[in-house]
Amino acid sequence: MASPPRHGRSLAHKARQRTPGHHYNASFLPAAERAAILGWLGQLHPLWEERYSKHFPPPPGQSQRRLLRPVYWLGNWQFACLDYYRPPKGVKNRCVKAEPFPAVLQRQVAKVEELARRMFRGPDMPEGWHLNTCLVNFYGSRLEDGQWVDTARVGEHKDFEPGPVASLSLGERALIQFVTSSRPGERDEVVLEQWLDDGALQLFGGARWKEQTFHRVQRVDTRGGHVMPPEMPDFKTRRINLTFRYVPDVHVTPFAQLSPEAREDVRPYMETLARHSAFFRAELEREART
Ligand SMILES: O=C(O)CCC(=O)C(=O)O
Repeated sequence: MASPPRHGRSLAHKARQRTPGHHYNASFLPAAERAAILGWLGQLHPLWEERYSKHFPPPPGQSQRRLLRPVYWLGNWQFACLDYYRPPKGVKNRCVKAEPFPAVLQRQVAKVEELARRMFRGPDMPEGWHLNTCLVNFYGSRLEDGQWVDTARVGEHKDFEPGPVASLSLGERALIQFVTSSRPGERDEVVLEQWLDDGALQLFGGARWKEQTFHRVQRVDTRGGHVMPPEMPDFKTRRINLTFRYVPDVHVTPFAQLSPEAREDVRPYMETLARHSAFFRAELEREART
């Protein structure tokens, strides 16, 4: 007997085709893997970074500021004061070798890489692409002069690492928007928006989502009542997002091999991280020996 037509599948397929290069799966993360990631997050010590430093001071008209949220990086740490990874020119002294992914994240990365290799080809999938970088963003409220201030948002930006970018969301859902312009005075046109649920995967790549549009986190819900790890004295986390990216391995630099200026600027961060991490202690010791 012939099977009935599979309407569900073809509708899902059509939905995917409406936004080629952008994939969303609300139930990507199995419960046991989610629990393992939360366990790993519980023992993490995120870092508060300042945007600028002695050798990379604020441009005229701008002043020093702390980032809106604490962060953690795996694979390589792109310190804000080193101005992140910005090819083609900003590739040296930007990505400082950091801890490897824990096994539970490596398992998710293997699944995402397989999917990405099916979705992207040619110029959208650079030679050597693999997800070797992870930024862990904590969204919530920070303590400022005795008051809790909600800082759960991210302004328009692009992720400059080449090739597809994958993001895993945990906790409260967040509204991400892809917009065509963020020039002051110009109205942004929202070309895609998506609520990112607890346990969801978002994968995007190609010129449309990486080059022609900016993305931003417009708001993070409060309705779920999520309280996310780790406990921090000055930050209450209700959502965590992990973005996985690719930095060519030649641009990932051990601390000991950074320029003297970059080393001076990030040394205090390395020392803070080393308090809880054998990896960062070893990196500092290696530098002391050279
Ligand atoms: O939190 C998110 O969902 C997006 C984070 C983001 O845009 C980024 O890390 O570049």
